Amino acid sequence: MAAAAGGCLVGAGIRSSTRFPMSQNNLFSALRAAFPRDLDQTAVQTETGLCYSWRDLDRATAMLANLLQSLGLPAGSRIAAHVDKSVEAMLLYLATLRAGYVYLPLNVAYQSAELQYFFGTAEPAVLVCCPRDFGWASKLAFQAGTHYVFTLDDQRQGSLLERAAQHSDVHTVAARKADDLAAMVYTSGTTGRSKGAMLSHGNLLSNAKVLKDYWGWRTGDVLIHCLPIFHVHGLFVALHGALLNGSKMIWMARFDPKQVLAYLPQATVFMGVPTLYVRLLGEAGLTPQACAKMRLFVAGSAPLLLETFQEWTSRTGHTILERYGMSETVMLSSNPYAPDARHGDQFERRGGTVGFPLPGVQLRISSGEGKTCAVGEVGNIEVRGPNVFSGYWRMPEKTAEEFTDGGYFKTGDVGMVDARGYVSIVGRSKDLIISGGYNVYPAEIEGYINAMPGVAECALVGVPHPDFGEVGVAVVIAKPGAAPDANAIVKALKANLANFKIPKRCYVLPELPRNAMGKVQKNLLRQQYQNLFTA
Ligand code: MCA
Ligand code: AMP
Repeated sequence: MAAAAGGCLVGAGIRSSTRFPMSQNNLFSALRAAFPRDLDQTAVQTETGLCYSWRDLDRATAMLANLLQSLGLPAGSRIAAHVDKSVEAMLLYLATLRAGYVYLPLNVAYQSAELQYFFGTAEPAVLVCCPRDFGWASKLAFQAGTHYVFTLDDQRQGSLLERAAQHSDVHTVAARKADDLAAMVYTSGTTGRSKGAMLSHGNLLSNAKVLKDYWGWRTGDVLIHCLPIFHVHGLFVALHGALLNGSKMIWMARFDPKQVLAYLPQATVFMGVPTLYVRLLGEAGLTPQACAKMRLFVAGSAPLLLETFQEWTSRTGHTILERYGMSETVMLSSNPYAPDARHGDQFERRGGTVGFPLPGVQLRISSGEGKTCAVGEVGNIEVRGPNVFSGYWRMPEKTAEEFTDGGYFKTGDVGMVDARGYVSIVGRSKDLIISGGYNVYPAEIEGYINAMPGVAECALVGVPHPDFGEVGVAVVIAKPGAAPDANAIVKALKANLANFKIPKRCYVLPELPRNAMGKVQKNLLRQQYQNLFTA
């Protein structure tokens, strides 16, 4: 088991809870109920060799939940986490559920201007941040009305664990209703301002249960978890999948293709964004032998190129299962698991598609005028189901805009359904760049550049990139008489924005292409730069 160090909660020799009172509807209860009977089995093994048993997970989440509850926070309080990926960060998420509060994950790459906005709008009662960021992050949080700021690093140090170690490891899971909030996930907006998608215990649990069956999770499965835990893919899809199946996780703080290859022989399930598959394909060690024990490779969060899909099959003998989801809806559709080829081609995993709507999800292609498109016709993807969020945090008008009268959520994705029911995404009606699985909304970056001295206007477009799939290129127009410097613009952006949002190229040009109405023609810019990284 993990060695006791500093404020470490596990291995501290405290009596374990033997009794586990259930609380219906709290997602944590369902996850806890799936723990194996033998709590001393390994639940999480880190790449550095630490092992956490299921008992460790139970005790540590109890202690953290008791700490949170000892703070006397009002119901619905948000617990914000801006920390490096670690097992303890994952335990904080589970403890927040257990205590009945609302988890607010924040990408650790976010800079002060971004955090100031999140704190100002979400008003978290508690912030957990990295010790290195405590000075500035706690200042911002306190300004926004946060009462408690704890620290946590990726070496199990910090005030959070020190304080939690003083609490009991026996805890009764907080009773929650299915529609009570469990998490709030910020997703950027087309206007440049992020929106907090409110996800309930019911949204998350219903989706996790569906995926457990749909993807054939079984006894003995072992998941390689190498995705960040600030977003839906790593935090919900991967984590809930393993926990709800009582499956061991091989836990990696960051993605390293060589490390993944080294652990593949011990694993059965892998989940990644397309960039991870592209990088793994760059490794000579990726062979059918290395994948011999693997059962399932899942991809999502961004379009998986057909060539990546095909190359993966020829290199490994495994067919990637591509699925589609959003922060607002968790998972929406998936290619079939099809463990058995005898089902015929209706159950094959088809590259370039995102499969069928998941059980319980109603997905339709709308023409935009209230009409449903015919088979094979391209239109707007709209969805309804128990997984769909209740709305954006304190944005009732924005929420109303994004739902149809019939309660369908407008995804902003453009796609079609073929005669056999496979869904394909062919584009987006929202101005969004997905880079290495992270979303970049041009309006946000354009807002920053437009406010810089000497800049008249700018446009950010996404262009193909062999590693990240898509990256941003900025085109800047100078004010008369001014000469803004492209390098200085990028440097200034780096000071304010998360690294993945920084344009990979920036050009200062005399003018932007416009149509007769004077609207910037981003499609022409995309065309102009389409071979910048791929030629
Ligand atoms: C890092 N950089 C990036 C990205 N990541 N630039 C663009 N896009 C990115 N995604 C920057 C770095 O800051 C650095 O810049 C330079 O690119 C090279 O970094 P590198 O060392 O190669 O990056 P890395 O640290 O290896 O990270 C790449 C990564 C990471 C492993 C692909 O981006 C990642 O973990 N992506 C997964 C994101 C994810 O989990 N998405 C799921 C969202 P410089 O040299 O200037 O410092 S959930 C979702 O979308 C929905 C709901 C769903 O369907 O799942
Ligand atoms: P997010 O805002 O991070 O929740 O990202 C959601 C968006 O990611 C969706 O609206 C899609 O545009 C995109 N997305 C997720 N999965 C896929 C996929 N398999 N193929 C193409 N796009 C995807």
